Parts: sequence; C-alpha cells; structure tokens
Amino acid sequence: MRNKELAEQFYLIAQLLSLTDENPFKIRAYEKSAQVIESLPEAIEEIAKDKEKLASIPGIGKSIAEKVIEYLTTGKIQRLEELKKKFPSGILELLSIPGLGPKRVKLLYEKLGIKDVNTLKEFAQKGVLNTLPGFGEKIVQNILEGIKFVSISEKRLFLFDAMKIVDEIIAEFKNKNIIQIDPCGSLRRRKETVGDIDILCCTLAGKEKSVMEQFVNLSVVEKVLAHGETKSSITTKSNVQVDLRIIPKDVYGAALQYFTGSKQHNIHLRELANKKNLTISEYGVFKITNKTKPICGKTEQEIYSILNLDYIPPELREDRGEIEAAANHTLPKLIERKDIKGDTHIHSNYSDGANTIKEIVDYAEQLGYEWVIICDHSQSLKVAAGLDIPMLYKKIEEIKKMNKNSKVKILCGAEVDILSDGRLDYPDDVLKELDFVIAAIHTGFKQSEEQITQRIISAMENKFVHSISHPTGRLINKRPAYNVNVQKIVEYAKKTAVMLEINAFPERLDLDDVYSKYAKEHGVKLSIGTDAHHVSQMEYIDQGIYVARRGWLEKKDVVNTMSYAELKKFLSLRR
Ligand code: DGT
Ligand code: CA
Ligand code: CA
Repeated sequence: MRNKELAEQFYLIAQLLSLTDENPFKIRAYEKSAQVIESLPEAIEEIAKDKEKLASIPGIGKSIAEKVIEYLTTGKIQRLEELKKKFPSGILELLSIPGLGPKRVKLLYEKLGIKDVNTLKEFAQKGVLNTLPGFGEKIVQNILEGIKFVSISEKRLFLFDAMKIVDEIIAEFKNKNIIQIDPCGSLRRRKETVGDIDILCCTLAGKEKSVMEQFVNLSVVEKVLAHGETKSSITTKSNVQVDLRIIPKDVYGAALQYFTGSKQHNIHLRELANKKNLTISEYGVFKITNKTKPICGKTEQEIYSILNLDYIPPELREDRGEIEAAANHTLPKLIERKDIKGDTHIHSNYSDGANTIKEIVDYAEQLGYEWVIICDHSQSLKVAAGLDIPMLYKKIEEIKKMNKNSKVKILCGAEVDILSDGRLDYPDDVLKELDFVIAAIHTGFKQSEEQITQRIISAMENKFVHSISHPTGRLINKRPAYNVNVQKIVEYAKKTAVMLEINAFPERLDLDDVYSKYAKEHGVKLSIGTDAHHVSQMEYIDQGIYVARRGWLEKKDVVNTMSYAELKKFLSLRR
C-alpha cells in the first residue's frame, strides 16, 4: 500500500503552497485529497490502474488523479519539485511549530534568512526576532514554547498508524511455523502514541532461526539494527523501530504480561508479588525460595490470578488504580466495539466532507449501526464550507425524506462554532430544528484560559447544545491544547447535562483517556464522534473506543451505545 506515501506528497504540496499567495481553497483541496488518500481502504496503486475511477473518488478529481499517476510512474510530482526548489527543506520544520503560521514563517525566511529551527531558536533568544513587524515579546515567547513542544513530541507515532504497520507486518509474516504472535508494549495498551513497536511470538520447535531470518527480510524493513536468535530489531521504511522476540511456549503469558507493561504497572505488580513471597519476571512467576522453576506463566490470566487479582485488560495497565480495583473486584466492564450503535460526528458533502448522506448511511449499515448523526460545519467556518441557514434547512428536509425508508436512522446535526465572544454560530430558532448540536471552538485559540473556558461554558448553557466537540483543541504532535480549564468544563457539563466528546480522529483523541476518566468520575456522559470527512474514516470509531477503554468507560457512560429510541428520548431531555 502506497497510500501514506502519496498522502505525504500532497500534504507537502499544501504546506509549501501556504507559503505562497495561492488561493486558500486550492491549498485546502490538496490537504483534503491527502486525507482522502490516507484513509482509502484499498491500495492507491491498484485504484490508479483505472484513472477515471481514481478521479471519481470524492475529494480527488482529475488534476489530483494525474499527479497520483505521475508520482506512481516517475517517483516525483513536478509541482512539488518546483515548490521544493523555491523553499529550503528546513522551512517545513518551522511550519510545524505551534504559533508559527505560514505568514510568519515566510517573513522570517525572507527578512532574516531563517530556514531551520535551531537558527530560529538562537535568533529568538538573542532578541533578534523582536525587530520584525508583528513579533512582539509575547509572540516570541510563544515561539520558544512551541519549539519545546515540537522537540518533545518528535517521533512518537499515532496509534492508528502504528496499528496499520503491525497489521501489515503480521499479514506478511504469519506462517505455519508461528504458533502465536502478538503486538505488546504501548500498542497493546492502545496508548495514543507509540514509541516503538514490540512484537512477541512463539514458534514450532526448531523453527526459531528461520522465523527470525524471515522477519529481518520482510518488505517493510529498511535497516536491521540487531539480528539474534531470540531477539531482532529493525527499522521500517517509515523509520519506526520494531522489535521481535521469540518466547518459549510455557512462559509465553509471562513474557506477554511483562512486555505489555506499562513499566509502572509492572513495578506495582512486582511489589505486590513480593509481599506474597513471589517474584515475577518475563520468565514466569517464581517462589522467592525457589527461583529455578516457575510456578506459572503460560498465560497472562494465571499471573493475575495467582496474585488474587481479576484479569486486567491491557488498556488499563497504567498504574492508575487498576491493581487495587482488580484486588477488590471492582474493575469496570469496559465498553466494546459491539456495544456501539452509531457515530455522533460525521461530515457530509454539504460542508467539507467527501461523501453524500446516502453513502454515509450505506457505510453505517456495513458497520452494523442503527443510527448516524451528520454534523456539518456552521456558517462562519468558510474554509470548511460551513452551511448557511437556507442550506441547513435544505439538509434538514433531505434527511427527513431519506429517513422515511432508511434502515439506518439519520439525525440531522451540526458542529456549531462557538464564536470568539461566546455566541453560537446559528440563532436558537435554527438550533432548535436540529436533532443534535455539537459546539466547538475553531477560532480565537490565543485567548486567555478564562475567556476560552467561559466561551465553552456559555455554549453549554444554551439548551439546544448536546455535546462539546474536541474540548481541548489539541492536535497530537502538532498543537498543544488551547488554554482551557477542563475541571471547570467538566463541572459545568455535569451541571447542564451536556456531553463531552471523545473525538476519535487519530490526531485529536480529544478528550483524551485521562480527562475521559475524570469526566466519567464526575458524572458526565461522553459521545464518541469520528469527525469523519470520508466514509472510510468512520472506521476511526475504534480509536475512540480505545480512548474510552483507557478512560475506564463502560457501556452506560457512552451515548453511542443507545438504541435509536433511547437516543431520541435522551436528547429530548436536554430541551
Ligand atoms: P513506548 O514504546 O515508548 O510507546 O512504550 P512501551 O510501553 O511500549 O515501552 P517499551 O517499548 O520501552 O517497553 C515495552 C514494555 O517492556 C514496557 O511496556 C514494559 C516493559 N519494560 C520495559 N522496560 C522496563 C523496565 O525497566 N521495567 C519493567 N518492569 N518493565 C519494563
Ligand atoms: Ca514500545
Ligand atoms: Ca521496545
């Protein structure tokens, strides 16, 4: 699959174009095509064999299709090569700094010749930046903080991307010599980002060597870092480290437990074992008095049970109280994929989504849903083709008609902007016509904590609002959260019975696991929305479920588990 690689080319074009005077809609179109390509379920090189088919994919079109084919046949896109000639490569790094938009980057480059992060940092510290128009003390301070943020968030992979890599590796690698194979580490715990990928496997006796041989020769391998009998490490072409360990069958559970982590969970577990005169390692559980032969370790269950603990699902293993809960038999019964009956946040082609409502409904049926909520952007958000009021009424009418003979029920929603002054982007008499309203901040990120928090609170005080979308605004590896007091938001969410969203888009995951747990503990309900802009992105629901599970959420905590009738009733309570 070369989807990711191609998507990157188009993201790059969009980024570089943002430094020119190109029309913002055109830039957005490149970004959009990158998103679409990235989330296509089939391999782009296969689809591209039929140019018309490729061009007919919503969000792609003729001109992008030509560039896709150009890249697949020549390895280059002329348009991108021209842009690269115009701007040095370090500039892209500058663009990734939160608080530094294209306009400022361009100014830094043209006026001071700054083309990489180190020079920028040096100039900022020396007080040179202040000489530029529009670079006040506060801005320079923000830039320095942004640089720090970029350097700590470097290199950790989105869970979604890491899982795709693992799936590809396992699909290619699985063979009759391998009895069992499991990704472990942070990936198995479904942590939002993954540092490196750890895989364990168990082979038929005598096949260890050939299995290792095959691993270091997989097609994803770029470099072999180590090639041993029981452990090898490689880096992939996308520069991710993958470790494979071969484990004997009779201690497989102990190794799986150990290498799943987290480190803090393991340390706590070992302390508990010591109190019972036991020790635990990746080779099994031993009596302190006899460390030669393990008393168990074949399965993970055995290890928890010998410590008198209920089995702890990997997502909870962060030492956030799960060991105590397992001892008291009070672990939550975590929400599962099969509990999900709908998605609360999908964009259609009424605004900046790629698909028609009908296509969304058909996809929802495949996912086994009872209902979907179509939320397009509101009128002020022009770059995302927000709907003006007449268009919104047209959408409401279309959905009414479609619902008459649709198996999957459609709710007409909107993702309504919370304007800079806290007003909502549609008046109440329009909001009341909608089945579901999520309110979100898309502008004024630089405001003070008090202002932003107050904006969200005023949105919650509007009785037509059901949920707050991506409540902190963070973009993983890209942009920290805006200044928002989440404790206060949770307090008001409880008071006003407004839900908070777990936005399942891989770079958002917002609320995150920790805040989701906090919200649940304070009696707030959560809605999981994929924020899909293309039907294939409706699959991001899994990412939202992982956050929910890591946040200790059960079926009853999440609105997506309601049947259509329950949901309608629940939503009407708010009004
Ligand atoms: P990552 O890769 O940064 O996303 O995080 P993990 O959790 O995958 O960590 P990694 O790859 O360094 O190690 C994999 C697992 O091995 C980890 O979750 C728990 C176990 N482990 C690693 N180092 C230690 C250690 O020093 N003590 C204990 N008890 N376990 C460790
Ligand atoms: Ca790892
Ligand atoms: Ca590792």
